[in-house]
Amino acid sequence: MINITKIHYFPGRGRAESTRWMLAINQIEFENIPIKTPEMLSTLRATGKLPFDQMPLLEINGMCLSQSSAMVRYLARLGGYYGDNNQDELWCDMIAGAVADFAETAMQAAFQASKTLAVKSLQERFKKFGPLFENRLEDNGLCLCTGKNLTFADILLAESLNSYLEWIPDILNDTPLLNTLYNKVVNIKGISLYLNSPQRYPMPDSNYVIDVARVLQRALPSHMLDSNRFIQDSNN
Ligand SMILES: N[C@@H](CCC(=O)N[C@@H](CS)C(=O)NCC(=O)O)C(=O)O
Repeated sequence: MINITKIHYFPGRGRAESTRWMLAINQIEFENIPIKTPEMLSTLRATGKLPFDQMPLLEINGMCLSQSSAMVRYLARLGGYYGDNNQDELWCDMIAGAVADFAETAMQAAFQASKTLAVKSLQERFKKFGPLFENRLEDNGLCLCTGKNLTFADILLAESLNSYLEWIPDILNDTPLLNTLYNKVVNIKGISLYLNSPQRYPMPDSNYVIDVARVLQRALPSHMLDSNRFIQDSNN
């Protein structure tokens, strides 16, 4: 029996997106299982498939994987995207950590009170990290994060830049190496097929913010109308 690879997550990119890019580079077909309601999340929880009771969940090769950073690394090992030696692995891990910090600002952008505030936060974050990533590419050479071959660090970096570019299209104007790396990655066959496929969710907007709050039964950001609409009233 062939196990279909599945990602269970809100109907959007969020913390599942880096795993989707890693599946794409490995050309592993997958199905998005969108969790759209609290009931769907309860049903998923009741299956016992969530090792730490959190999404995303990646079902692959008969396993249920939790923690997006572990999923990314599993897929990196599977496809040979973890560098060629210890030093590459170390750089991959360091860059993946820095990219996680950098990408968090992009993940929070749709939750901001206005586009102006979102763009401002992204510009500030890029001002800190952009030149450092650019220096790293220059130091390593070949427009790669580490070593002589593409690694998951390059994929994660390109994925985070993709989000920054959606908000600020000219953000890579002064970082030519980052721009080259980005274009190289998005034009790799598996990635480009994924980005142009129906599996790819659109840029997160207020609908995504509402989906997340509804599923988790959490408050919406305070600037949104009726921000407590998904909070259960304990008196009822
Ligand atoms: N470090 C984890 C974070 C997982 C996480 O925070 N998941 C959230 C949704 S994005 C969740 O399931 N929250 C519900 C809960 O923790 O009960 C990862 O990257 O996979």
